[in-house]
Amino acid sequence: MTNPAPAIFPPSGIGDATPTNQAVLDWVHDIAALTEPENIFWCDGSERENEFLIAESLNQNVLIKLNQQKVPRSYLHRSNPNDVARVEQCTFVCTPTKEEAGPTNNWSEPSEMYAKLRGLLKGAMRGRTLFVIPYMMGPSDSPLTKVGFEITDSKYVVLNMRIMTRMGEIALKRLGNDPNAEWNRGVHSLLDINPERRFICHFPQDNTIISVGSGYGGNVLLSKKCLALRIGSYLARTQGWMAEHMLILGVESPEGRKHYVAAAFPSACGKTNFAMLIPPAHFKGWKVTTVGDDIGWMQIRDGRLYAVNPENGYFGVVPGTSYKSNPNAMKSIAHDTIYTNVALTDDDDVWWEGKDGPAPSHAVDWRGNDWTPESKAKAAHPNSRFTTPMRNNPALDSDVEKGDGVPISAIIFGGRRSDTVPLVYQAFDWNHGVYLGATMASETTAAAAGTVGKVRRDPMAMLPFCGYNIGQYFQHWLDIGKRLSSPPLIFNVNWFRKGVKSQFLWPGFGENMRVLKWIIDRCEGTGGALKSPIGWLPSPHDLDLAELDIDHKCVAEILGIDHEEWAKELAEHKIFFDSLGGVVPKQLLDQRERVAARFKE
Ligand code: GTP
Ligand code: SPV
Ligand code: MN
Repeated sequence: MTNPAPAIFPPSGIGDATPTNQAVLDWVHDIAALTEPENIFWCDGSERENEFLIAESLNQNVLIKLNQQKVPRSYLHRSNPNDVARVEQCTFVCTPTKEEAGPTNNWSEPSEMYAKLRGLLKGAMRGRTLFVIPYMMGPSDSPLTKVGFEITDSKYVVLNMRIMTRMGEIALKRLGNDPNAEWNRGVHSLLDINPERRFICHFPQDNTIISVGSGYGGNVLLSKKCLALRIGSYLARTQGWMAEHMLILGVESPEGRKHYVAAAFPSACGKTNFAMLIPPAHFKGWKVTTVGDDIGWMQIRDGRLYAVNPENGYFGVVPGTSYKSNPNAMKSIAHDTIYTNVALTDDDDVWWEGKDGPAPSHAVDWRGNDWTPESKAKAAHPNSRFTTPMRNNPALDSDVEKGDGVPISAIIFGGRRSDTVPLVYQAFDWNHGVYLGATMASETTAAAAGTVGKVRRDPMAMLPFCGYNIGQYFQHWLDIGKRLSSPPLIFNVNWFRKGVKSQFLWPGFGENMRVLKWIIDRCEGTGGALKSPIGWLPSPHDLDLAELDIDHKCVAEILGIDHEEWAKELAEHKIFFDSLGGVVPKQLLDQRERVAARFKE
């Protein structure tokens, strides 16, 4: 690759955030020599650059301009219909040995996978521009903050990374000139968007990610699932911190007492909604604020866990988002937002199933086909997404930029379970809480390609995101507990339990404040609870249900446990642990025995 310096592209003065770190320059030239792009564009994240790339994207139909009165500075992107979600079967953790990747990851020997990927990348960017995106994950003054570089041939990726990360000069500054500084290498190429040539590969020992053949979300915004979770969890274990698939929220009482909680729910199971919760009228004076909606990085200080949100924006599920379910999200996505795979109305507005108001009489669906309310197909893809800066969120927490992070009072696990799992319960102690996380399960959703609605074990909501052996990951949780003198209390929630008519038993969304309040009461030592074999359960009068229109029978049903269902559940825990082939720490196997014994008491 020579260094063509075209006069027009990029225009002078933009796209020139060239790093001074020689190691980065050498790597970029190596990838450019392999992929043979027409140009190299060093993204600086500036407003001018963004305008230029949007104009280019509109010209090339990568973006569709929306009605600027209705959704100012917002655009629609339609992905290839074969490329609408994460692809777990094409996701690899390439550690030197299979054992290091563990029983839950697809594994490939690193040198073989590198060879295969280099083959696919050879000449892949001919006639295209190679963008280099310098980015930073975490507040600028945090000890947890990481620097990454993503090379991509997709403008959509650049535009999204500008929203999702702290991009440009700020990352170059943080990295500095030290040739030995830690930074993540990410290479992404669309290739020809062919599912046969789609691989999302992680090389934890090299702090490297290579993703090819997709243009969609979690597969290509390498900062997110790839760096912040898969590589992040690997680094976290070796460096003594935690990288988790967790939202972080603040909750402040009318008296001004504030707690922070972190919650791990699997993909499309309610993190963004919970992180932006607006308390119902009955909870006058209570305030919930968002630190993060998807990823939490946590470190130990003074015997407590402190969390930062490494991201700078939200890549959230669109369908179901409305002023009724999530007003803060609606306000966040009212401007400066990229929509992916939603429907386009005749007046160039966006529409999706579950949006407020009536359906439009005609729209263009996410595939670009005509749509009417009579159509069988969905107007918006079930995994359609918004990308919006966290600054748009009216409920953004004031400490979101605090480098030390926010102190975590409670950790909540939760999944989508039609049966068995009660609305909320509390673990007896840290190790029991780790067991709750390790055995949690959820019905699969549209966030990943494959069957929807099937119950699968998803430990700590990290099944698709743990970048090393899950047994060692469990052990890491247990080890962290030993280092905490004031550990967060651990809870499990289930907003999704259903009744005989398949209806949700719990209203969810803002009403989840009632559960959050009990959790805070427990943290403050004031909330009542009953001891049960699975943990501390609130009785109906321990929860504040005032002004909630809910049947008393319903309340008893969602708060209760059925011993027959739990016998099955415990058998499933055993099957799951056994399926991991001996990597589960003994403490967790013992925890299972103890739950079983408590049922016999
Ligand atoms: P990812 O971005 O994939 O990690 O998802 P997430 O965990 O942030 O999930 P999100 O908050 O976007 O919610 C996913 C879906 O669950 C949406 O369709 C929501 O409307 C729905 N949902 C969220 N909270 C609740 C709730 O409390 N009750 C019910 N019934 N549905 C909910
Ligand atoms: C998830 O699937 O958990 C997401 C969406 O947050 S994606 O970024 O596509 O992974
Ligand atoms: Mn997620």
